[in-house]
Amino acid sequence: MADWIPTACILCTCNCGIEVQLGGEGNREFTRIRGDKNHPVSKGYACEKPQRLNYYQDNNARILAPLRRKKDGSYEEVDWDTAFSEVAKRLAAIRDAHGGDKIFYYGGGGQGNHLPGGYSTATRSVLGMEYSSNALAQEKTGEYWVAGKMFGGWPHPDFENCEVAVFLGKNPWQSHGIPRARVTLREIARDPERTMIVIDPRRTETADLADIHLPVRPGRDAWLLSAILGVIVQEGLVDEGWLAKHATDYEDICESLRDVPVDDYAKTAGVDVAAVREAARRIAEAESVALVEDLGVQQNRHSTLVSYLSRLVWVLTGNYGKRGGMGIPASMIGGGMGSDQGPAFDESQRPRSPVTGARIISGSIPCNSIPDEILTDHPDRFRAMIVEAENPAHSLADSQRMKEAFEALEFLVVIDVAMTETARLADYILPTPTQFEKAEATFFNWEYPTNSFHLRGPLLDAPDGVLPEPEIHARLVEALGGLPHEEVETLKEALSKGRPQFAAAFMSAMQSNPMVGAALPAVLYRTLGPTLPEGMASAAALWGLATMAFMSNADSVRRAGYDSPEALFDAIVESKSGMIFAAEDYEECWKRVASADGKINLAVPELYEELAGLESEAPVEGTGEWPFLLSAGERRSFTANTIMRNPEWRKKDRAGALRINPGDAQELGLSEGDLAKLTTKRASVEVEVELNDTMQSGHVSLPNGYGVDYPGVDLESTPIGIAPNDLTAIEDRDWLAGTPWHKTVPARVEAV
Ligand SMILES: Nc1nc2c(c(=O)[nH]1)N[C@H]1C(S)=C(S)[C@@H](COP(=O)(O)OP(=O)(O)OC[C@H]3O[C@@H](n4cnc5c(=O)[nH]c(N)nc54)[C@H](O)[C@@H]3O)O[C@H]1N2
Ligand SMILES: Nc1nc2c(c(=O)[nH]1)N[C@H]1C(S)=C(S)[C@@H](COP(=O)(O)OP(=O)(O)OC[C@H]3O[C@@H](n4cnc5c(=O)[nH]c(N)nc54)[C@H](O)[C@@H]3O)O[C@H]1N2
Ligand code: SF4
Ligand SMILES: [Mo]
Repeated sequence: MADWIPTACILCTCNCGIEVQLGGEGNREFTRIRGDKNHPVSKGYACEKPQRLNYYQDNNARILAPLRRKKDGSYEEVDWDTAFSEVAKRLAAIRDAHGGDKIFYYGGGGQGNHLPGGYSTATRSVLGMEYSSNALAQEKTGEYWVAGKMFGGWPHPDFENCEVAVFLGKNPWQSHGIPRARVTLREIARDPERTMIVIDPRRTETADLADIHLPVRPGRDAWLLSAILGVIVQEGLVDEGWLAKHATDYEDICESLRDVPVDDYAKTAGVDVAAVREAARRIAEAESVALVEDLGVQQNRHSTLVSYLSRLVWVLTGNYGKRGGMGIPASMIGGGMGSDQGPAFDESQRPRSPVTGARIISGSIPCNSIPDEILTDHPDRFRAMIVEAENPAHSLADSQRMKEAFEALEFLVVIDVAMTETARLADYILPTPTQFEKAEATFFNWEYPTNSFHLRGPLLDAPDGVLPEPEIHARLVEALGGLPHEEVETLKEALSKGRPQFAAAFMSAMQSNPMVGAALPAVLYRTLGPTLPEGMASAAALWGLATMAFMSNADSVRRAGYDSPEALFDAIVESKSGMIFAAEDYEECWKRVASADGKINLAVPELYEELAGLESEAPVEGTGEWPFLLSAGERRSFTANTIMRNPEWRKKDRAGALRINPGDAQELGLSEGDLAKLTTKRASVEVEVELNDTMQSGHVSLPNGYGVDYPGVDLESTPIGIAPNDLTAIEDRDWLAGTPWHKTVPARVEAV
């Protein structure tokens, strides 16, 4: 029998450990797939999606040689040397004429691949590229901004041990995003001592398991959460003793919530006020509460305000830094993903985007601002872009405008495995091995009090014409003259004597030549890379991360069994199924609260006006010309962003039906499977309908990730399903974080 080879599923943020058997043609097919019991987080769990993972590998849209766009718009193959020298020349010309800050980076990886983003920093610093963004700036940046103000870090839920679990605009039964989601959900649902609260307009699979489902009307969570907070304050349910010890400015916040008209707000939210009170009381009396918010509120009205209110719910009731509550984990990527400026930061000093002055949060420009940073004659506009491992022409709001912006660029390079909607607009496409043909890892590691990391080795040989991202970036850096060759030789020499000697030489090289720091991951890749086990050269950059992770969490890493940065790095490289790198007590996450006094800051004055304004604001509503609110992009059983381009992957819902309440359908004269015309202010499309009684009247939803061009360029392609962002608009976004309002797009549905 074939061996079981450990790797990870790449179809959602969980990256569950899986084991696969190879067979079929050239021994390149995954013939059997199962959860990996040795994975420290998923522990053998896997959902149905990876069973058909072959569709990612075996993909007619794959690109197998570097491509250069011809004048007529078609592509020709070029060899890698030509590609590197021409791409470097074009980028350098734009830098020299206009400055490196006019070259914009979008990327960093999708759901399974974050090593590329790690190496891109070399190319970016060598070119002096100042600005970047990625998909997180169309979902999580509002949350990061608030978490930065309150904690200076990103708290995560401990659903495994919580007494009360709250899911806010999140359907983990389908979208996962929490470890072993369905097992954990069932355990909470079965236990009479524990309570699950789900806030979602739709009676989702998760809501079906809930003890309390608050079916908020779409886009009205700000009123609902204010009402919950109003109950907590007005009924004296605030944990004052805990707050006195652990938080600042809570008195003022409580004072401002004392007047919230709970009954009115519950009514506006469309939720029975008795259920609101029950939920608030249950949260307040619980020993521990864990809460997660996701796209239902983050891609919606008032999203940054809601991120603030949802944090107040669990802070006012004393749920940070304890078992079953919330905590900031020890991180492998330090100040990376999820971190924004801490409580003491002066907001007037915040970096802003060069043309529109949008807030840059966690280092990213809001995705909805990108076209306006390009489509202008402003001298500071972006003139070139590198897009890597993401597909913004499909995934960002307002695809038409996004594509127009990409076309207006003087130069676009795309680094991807497939001919995507974005790749089709590129001047050069640099193809990479798939995530199973090279070493890979993700940085979505947010467990606490123990945290883990999973580096995977290659399972299959890569085809001849592709190069892994670390090699692409190292070669670009070399072509740009950014690799410090002398230091590279000195470092290799030091490394031949041992890793401690290498570490010492590295520190002194960084000090003596700034080029070493600028090209850091490329330098590691060229020095340490070749000494790593076969196929694992790409792990070299993790040496730097392991060193920093050790320095900032030495006690926790030691408790996990590694008493030096080198021991930690070796364990990462050797572990096949992932490893625990930090072990802590729950209380230790207090040391990551980054305020001067170590307390949680509750004052976020930037949001007070919006909060107070709820009282007189008319909530979003399906009415008049637009009687429906469309959720453009829902997670379903067979969606995985645009990772799977072949629609054959889907066992059901092949065309991605529009879900509609049966009563609404009847009024429109629509039956199951009928074609309907769906119109928003941006576009009109025809789509099959699915009568679905989990939908509220007036609310319709389309799945995410459909409508991709398949197979690809020069082949006849037939997009199946609707690309949701054909229907969305750039200006519909949060005023503060710029995150889009995808979940409440005013729409009209008509029978065809
Ligand atoms: N199967 C699958 N899983 C995935 C992905 C995938 O593509 N497919 N993508 C991954 C990614 S990138 C992400 S970010 C996560 C996202 O995971 P989720 O956020 O859970 O995904 P969604 O289904 O987009 O939205 C969640 C819920 O928001 C609800 N909602 C809509 N409008 C409102 C509203 O006004 N208020 C509230 N409270 N809720 C509302 C919807 O009914 C839906 O149930 O999933 C990850 N997991
Ligand atoms: N309307 C609407 N729009 C949405 C959403 C929604 O709910 N509604 N959801 C949004 C969310 S939350 C997210 S996270 C984004 C996701 O959208 P994107 O961030 O654009 O991510 P993916 O669709 O996952 O695209 C991943 C890309 O990586 C490529 N790829 C796969 N493996 C590799 C590799 O090893 N190397 C390289 N270089 N490339 C690789 C794939 O071919 C694909 O082009 O979509 C967003 N867009
Ligand atoms: S939960 Fe996510 S990572 Fe785990 S098996 Fe399912 S799709 Fe893959
Ligand atoms: Mo996402």
